[in-house]
Amino acid sequence: PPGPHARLRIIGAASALGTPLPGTAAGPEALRATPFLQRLAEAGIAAEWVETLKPRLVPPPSAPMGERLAANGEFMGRLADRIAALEPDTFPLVIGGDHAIAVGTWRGIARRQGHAPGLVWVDAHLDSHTETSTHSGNIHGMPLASLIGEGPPALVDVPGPLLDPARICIIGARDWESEEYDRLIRLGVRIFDMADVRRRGFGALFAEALRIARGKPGEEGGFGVSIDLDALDPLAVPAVTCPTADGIAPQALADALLTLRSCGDFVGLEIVEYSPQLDTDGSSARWTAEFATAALGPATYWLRAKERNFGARNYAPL
Ligand code: 4U7
Ligand code: MN
Ligand code: MN
Ligand code: MN
Repeated sequence: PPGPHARLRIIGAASALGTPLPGTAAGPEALRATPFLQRLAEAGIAAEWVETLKPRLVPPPSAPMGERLAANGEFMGRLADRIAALEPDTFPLVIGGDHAIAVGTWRGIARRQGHAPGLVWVDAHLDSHTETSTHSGNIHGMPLASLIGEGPPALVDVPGPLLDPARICIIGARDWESEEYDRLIRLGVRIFDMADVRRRGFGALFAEALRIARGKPGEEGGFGVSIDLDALDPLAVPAVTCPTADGIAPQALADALLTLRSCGDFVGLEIVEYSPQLDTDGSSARWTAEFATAALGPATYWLRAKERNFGARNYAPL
């Protein structure tokens, strides 16, 4: 498996096909225009922004579900193809876009490896409706069910292995409908809601989520992390499509993500739902860069930071 210290390849997925709001389509290029790549470079991460994919079909949000599903299916197919075609010793970072892009990201990564990864899904929502259970009609509320094989053909028939529900863990949930909750419990997906985060602390839950995503000893495919920025508290990270009160403290997520630096079986990272028009002070973009840096920096970064600050002979061995 590539692991986070393989060469980093960033793919933008400039889609708002899953939501009624247009904001997330501008997300990847807006982030690219901030000091995002500089921040990664400062942390010792050499990244290449490979490409920003754009949907070919863009039906209006008022279009019938079938048309919007077809447009999403077309885009997810191309996103998955692009990811599956990445050179072997590279690590994909996919920047959304609304969360429907997860269908393309994770099926593409599964196809690239010939085996599905486990998945840690950091989100205020469960994203596990189907076209028949949805209340809102919004397709970004369906990607996780589709990745397990429950959903409309447009979202399920993307080439690549389906994910194993026993290796999926959601953290930060606080807003859902019973149909999607019941579906996930029936399938065996683990859900840590915000009450669990408050009781046990984000770091402890994240460590347990990694164990769930890795599966039983010897299971293949590694694991990935999908971050919906609406998991974070909207007072700190407001620039998202569905701000949801009482979320995760961004520093707690950044601290937990640091543990990924030493995981050789970490196979992909996705950050979605950034809506630049709402980022009036740039704080949501800054946190997004912090999350990527925390997760993907070299494991030796802190050692080298100490060298810079105190001189090479003055630090205790780690
Ligand atoms: B996101 C919702 F009704 N469940 O289906 C729905 F509350 O990717 C929200 O997590 C979906 O931002 C949120 O529309 C999708 C709603
Ligand atoms: Mn989501
Ligand atoms: Mn969400
Ligand atoms: Mn609803």
